[in-house]
Amino acid sequence: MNKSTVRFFGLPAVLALTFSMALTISAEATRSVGTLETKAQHDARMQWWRDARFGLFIHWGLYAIPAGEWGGQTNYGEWIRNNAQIPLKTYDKFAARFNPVKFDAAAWVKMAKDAGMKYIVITSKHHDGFAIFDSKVSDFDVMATPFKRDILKELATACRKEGIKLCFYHSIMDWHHPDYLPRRSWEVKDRPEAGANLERYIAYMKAQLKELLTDYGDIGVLWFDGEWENTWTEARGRDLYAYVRSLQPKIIINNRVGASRTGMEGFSAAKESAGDFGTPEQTIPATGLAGVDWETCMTMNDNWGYNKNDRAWKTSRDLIQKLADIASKGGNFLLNVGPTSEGLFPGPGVERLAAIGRWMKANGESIYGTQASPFKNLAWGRATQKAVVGGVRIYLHVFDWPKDGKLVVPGLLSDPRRACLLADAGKAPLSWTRSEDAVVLKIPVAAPDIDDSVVVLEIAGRPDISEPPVIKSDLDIFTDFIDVDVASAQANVEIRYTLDGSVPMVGSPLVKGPVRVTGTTVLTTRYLWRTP
Ligand code: FHN
Repeated sequence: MNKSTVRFFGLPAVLALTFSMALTISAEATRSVGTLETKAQHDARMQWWRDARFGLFIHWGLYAIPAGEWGGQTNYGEWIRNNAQIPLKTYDKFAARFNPVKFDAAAWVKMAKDAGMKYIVITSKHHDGFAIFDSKVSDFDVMATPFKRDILKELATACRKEGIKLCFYHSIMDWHHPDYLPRRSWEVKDRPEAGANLERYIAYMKAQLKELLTDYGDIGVLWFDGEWENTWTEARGRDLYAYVRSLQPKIIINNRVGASRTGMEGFSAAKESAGDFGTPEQTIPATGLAGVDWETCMTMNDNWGYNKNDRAWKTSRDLIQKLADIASKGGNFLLNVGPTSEGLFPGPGVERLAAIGRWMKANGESIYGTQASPFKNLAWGRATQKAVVGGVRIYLHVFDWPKDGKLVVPGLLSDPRRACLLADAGKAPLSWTRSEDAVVLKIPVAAPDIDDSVVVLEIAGRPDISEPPVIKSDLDIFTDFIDVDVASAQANVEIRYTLDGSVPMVGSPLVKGPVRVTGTTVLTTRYLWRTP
């Protein structure tokens, strides 16, 4: 006789039906604008970037000379010319002082590589219009300084030698070129808009991009920025996207090439918008978006460009956990340094890169080439996963190491084939037991890593993760009654519910269809799973 047993487990999902506005959340996915590219071709072009997961952002230019200080104020960054309202002629004088004699491209690339980073995005030109490369179409470039060395050429050589992808940040907005519009409002008198011709500026910008995409080898990413002013449009962005791809067809371009980005969350509103990935800035999305590529860019302190007084450095623990958090949502992490006017990374930045590198040396496998977590959330940390032969490897990133020697993994219905500590060279197996819908791993009392200890689970096939029943309610404001739909993607389950906030048990009412609620209440649902 088929013996069926009812296992008491499941996850309560709670919806407080109170008088509050219904929530509607939507975020359109962004994809690259049509360049007649098939999905397979797009995926092939994105693959190295998706596998990389971690890159270095570098903001470097004339603004490193004032280093955040002007007129007695010390809180400026790379926006100093605009925010301190420095007249063009005064700002241009910094060019005569730009001489970063301690710049060493090989040292920079080694620090990035040792930190576990796979690509470098450096400002070829920021909003101030100054080019840190030898541009034949501008005299506002590094060759007009005492330094007279093509910084990007030296960086390209060092990156090629170390197998690091070189990428360029290029600002569409330009506070220096006479044809860029609009002008800064505070300087319209000194620099009237009369005679300016935006089309001429765009031709100039394309000419510099042609130099960058012709003279420096294969470039991984063109990271546009400064696209938010009213003269830039999605149509211009599509044209620029196609132009850049015509010069280097395999290049990847961010969504700031167009004009569809919705603020600092970084995703594009339009379904088919220009750009290959979203660019959340100084923020990590609450969840990733299935099928959408995105990269969080973030400073290590409070400034992108060097500010000698900025001591608000994030801890290496925080940065390591941010890297794991971002990867657990399927995103990339672009972490910034702002070098000094001498050409050095600030000391605290060097220390943090080294600390992250030590962690990545032991745990990089749990970041590179991984996909988003199979779990909705884990109280003690995050998870990433990677397809392996015959199944999936789940990497549990434990930020808060349990003191009782037990790591509870809720909702994992698949039995792990194997478990071990990633940092354990011998990969000694960890034992585990099952408790309701959770796998309970027996772990050492001491955490292998104080910031993020990684436990690896080998799962055959696709992991079977239990998700709480979904309570669907478009509105939660009602008068007489409301009928609430309850569903579960889990097979072999029956859903039971209560209306008094208690956890449903075997004898609780069964969900047989919409649940009728006739007053302010708490609907709690739970499923009970039956072994076939
Ligand atoms: O204005 C820039 C800023 O200077 C910096 O380059 C950041 C980095 O992504 N982007 C813009 C602000 O959103």
